[in-house]
Amino acid sequence: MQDVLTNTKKSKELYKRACELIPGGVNSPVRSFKAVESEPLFITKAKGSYIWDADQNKYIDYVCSWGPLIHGHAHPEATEAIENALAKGISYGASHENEIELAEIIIKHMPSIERIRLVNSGTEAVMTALRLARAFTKRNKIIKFSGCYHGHSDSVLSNSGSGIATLGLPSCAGVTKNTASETITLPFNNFHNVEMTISKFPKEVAAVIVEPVVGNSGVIPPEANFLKSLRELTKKHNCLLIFDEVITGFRLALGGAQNIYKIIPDLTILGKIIGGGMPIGAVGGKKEIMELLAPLGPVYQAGTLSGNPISVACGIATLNMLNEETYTYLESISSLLCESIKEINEETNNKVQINRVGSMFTIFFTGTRVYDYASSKKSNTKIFTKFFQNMLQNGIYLAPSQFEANFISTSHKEEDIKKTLAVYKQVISAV
Ligand code: KE4
Repeated sequence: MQDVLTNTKKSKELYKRACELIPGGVNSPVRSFKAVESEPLFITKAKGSYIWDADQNKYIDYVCSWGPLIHGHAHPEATEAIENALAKGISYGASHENEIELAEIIIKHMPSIERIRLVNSGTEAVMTALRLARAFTKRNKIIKFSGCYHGHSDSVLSNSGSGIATLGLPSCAGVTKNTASETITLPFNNFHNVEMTISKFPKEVAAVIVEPVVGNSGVIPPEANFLKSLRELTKKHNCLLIFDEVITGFRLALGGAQNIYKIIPDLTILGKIIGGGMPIGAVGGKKEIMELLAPLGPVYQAGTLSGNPISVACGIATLNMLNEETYTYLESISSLLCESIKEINEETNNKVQINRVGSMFTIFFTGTRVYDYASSKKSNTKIFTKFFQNMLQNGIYLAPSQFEANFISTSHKEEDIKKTLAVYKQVISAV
């Protein structure tokens, strides 16, 4: 196969220029390929399960814009919805009917949400949810889990996953000690620890925020009853349970992880898929909590482009294409890939774990089970780097970090899986 990493002359030129103007040459750190000792590719086109870089190299894409593109790149129904919306204007800064339609679709599939507010990113939605939790409970402390990532607002940057884990940042500069002191970070899947901690701070914890299936340490499923126990514990202590479903919302089911694990959180964070690749976020939940938001209540939150007509139109088209068959297909194509990888691992007797929930998966280079951030960090990131580079050189574009999820879309076909497995077999024995 063409060695794409050497034939990336145009990307290298563009990267050099970008670095003169943009910190690290990127507008989001995980795209920098820094963790995999490579320079980022500059993408020029994307369609279905494929992306092309500035040197016309073609890849099978398992990043899918970090999750939003459940139907693959530039699905005609999504692009048509955008074009139709565009013909009616770009932004009104005023209410429009499609905001109601998107809210109706989300609430239909996520009955825990009685009221929903659209924003422009997952970060904004998390920031708003924490503000609401503190206002509703009149408490300050937040419990989060190491390796989970909830966007880059100050309260949730300690011991985070995704880019913080990828770049090995101990914590984030610029977050005040005061702010950091209000956030308690505990190991995921360790309920006893949460129970002990909450009882140590009676009436001080406003909320527990969790990725119900972690994507940002690499994929880590909840152990049996972990989420149910968190629900019971938070109820007992009158603090809120916040499900960050930015990744899992409409990824794992029509609705989210809350439908699969049958948990009713007090607040839910959404993003990614509900915008179909356009900028969006949402916070939703119980009416009595959500109606604290201005203009009804004292919790202020706003956004110039919140509910933007183009994002909303793309989100409606994306969600309207989802049905039970979507998830049946995603389960079959994802299990074909991941079960076949497991078979190859057994044949080649290598130290690789693969965690998968639905159409999100991570290949960890470690001999031990990955059930929390500490165990995911035991992965050999040097081998992962060689693996990533070799897969890329052979046209397979995986998330450029051991601590991220890879995604499969309905546009990934069996031939893509077969090619990926052939490359995997060749590469895994080499690394
Ligand atoms: P945004 O602000 O990036 O829209 O959403 C933040 C966020 C919140 N919650 C979860 C569970 C998330 O995964 C994210 C963002 N995910 C990362 C990748 N895992 C986005 C990619 C990036 O940072 O460039």
